[in-house]
Amino acid sequence: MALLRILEFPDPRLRTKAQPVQQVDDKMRKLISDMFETMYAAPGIGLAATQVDVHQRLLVADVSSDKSDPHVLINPTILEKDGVAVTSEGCLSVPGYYEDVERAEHVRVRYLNRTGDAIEQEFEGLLAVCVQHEMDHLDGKLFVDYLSEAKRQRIRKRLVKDRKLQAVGA
Ligand code: GNR
Ligand code: NI
Repeated sequence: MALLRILEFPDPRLRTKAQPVQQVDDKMRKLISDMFETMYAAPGIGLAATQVDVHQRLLVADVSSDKSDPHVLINPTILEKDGVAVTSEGCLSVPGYYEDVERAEHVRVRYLNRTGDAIEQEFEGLLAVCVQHEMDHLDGKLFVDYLSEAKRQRIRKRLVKDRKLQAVGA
């Protein structure tokens, strides 16, 4: 197992559109296990491969409080969405910022699981929000893209500044 490094906004690699996974093999299963370890350690409720600089259509999620509900979605596509849910969202790639985002309340998703079986599943609540947030990452999109340009630039400038201060040990 290994902890992976999480890219942070405004790193341009977060804007990469991920490619479909061609085969769910042992290398992929090792990546999945490292992504869960990285997500739980952060801690976070979801992680997209894009965030660890792997540009394949794969995400993991677990919104339980005791690591008891892990989900792996490979090549996910949304079949149906309905309802509206506003959630205060955060992102491991935008550390320290939380803002309200409007998404679908229910989503029906088709994907491959970690053994490569095709699954159709309906998600609701925080898990539905998380799956949509992670699927955005796979298309190079971040939750800050739903905010005003002014808010996004303010967050970008503060993160860049904080990182410069960190680099010199201030
Ligand atoms: O840990 C996370 N929490 C969260 C809270 C509300 C909506 C979405 C999320 S996902 C985030 C982890 C992350 O950045 N995944 O990409
Ligand atoms: Ni995120």
